[in-house]
Amino acid sequence: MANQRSEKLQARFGLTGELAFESGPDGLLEMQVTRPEATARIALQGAQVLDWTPSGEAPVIWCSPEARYARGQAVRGGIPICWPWFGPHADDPALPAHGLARTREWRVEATASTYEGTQIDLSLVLDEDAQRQWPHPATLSLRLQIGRWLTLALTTRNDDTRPLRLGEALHTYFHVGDIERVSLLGLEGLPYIDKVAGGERGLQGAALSFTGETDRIYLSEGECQLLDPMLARNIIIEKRGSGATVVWNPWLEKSHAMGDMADDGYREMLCVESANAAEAEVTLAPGETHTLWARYGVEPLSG
Ligand code: TA6
Repeated sequence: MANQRSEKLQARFGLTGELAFESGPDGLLEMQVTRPEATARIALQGAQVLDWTPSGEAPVIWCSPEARYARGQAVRGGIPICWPWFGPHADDPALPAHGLARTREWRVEATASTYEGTQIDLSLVLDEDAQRQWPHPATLSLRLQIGRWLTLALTTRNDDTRPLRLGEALHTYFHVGDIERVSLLGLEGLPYIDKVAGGERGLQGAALSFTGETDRIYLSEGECQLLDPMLARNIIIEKRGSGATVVWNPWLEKSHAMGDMADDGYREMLCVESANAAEAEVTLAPGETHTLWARYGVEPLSG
């Protein structure tokens, strides 16, 4: 069944030698991109990029080797899409954390081979179950561009006659050589909400380094750089249409408690998320469209 579906998708949207549809674990459909500049793997469930590796580089996106692949379950790693709320639902804790988009299968709308990379357009149709949980007519689409840069553009249109309050994030897990040796630049001097300290407010001093559990929402619209001396590279994290940057590492105890992450898995990842969360949520007027855009690239660390 899954094989038949992947064959149909291949016939309609496959790109010879560049984009292949495959049936992954638990019959979940995946796309494999192979280009001279990079390779990538994307799950149709959640429109989740699971891997992106520019040629000659170690993987830039981290996916837990212990990740579980099952229908309706979030995968630990890659780029989960949090939408239309970020974190726990504000009024109903029974609703899934980080919203409805990351555990549902998305539809392929179009694919193309361009000079900059492989372009993939996906959309999420809100089924009856999703509408029961979140009764707001809206259209959601994602454009991926996979090449030397990885670009994501997540677009929401409010199809309701009422304003729409939207929380969202590209919850990107970056692969690092050693969390205790990296530094994150671009958030200096900015205010943040510290979820580890129960929501206390703080002001960032110098560039961030990591010595323990970190879970912060920075009110930031700008670019970040993730300096990694062990992998001798700098990951560039650009964004637009995003008022918050979330920085998360669960550290040892929480990694240990998570069934889909090795105890020391926290050492090789850092989430830097382009988001609209907390007071940076966005409100869309009826008919209005909003795009959350992010672009990742790698440059060698000089000196
Ligand atoms: O973005 C940080 C965060 O909201 C953390 O609070 C943390 O729990 C994480 O996301 C992972 O959430 P998940 O639901 O994927 O386990």
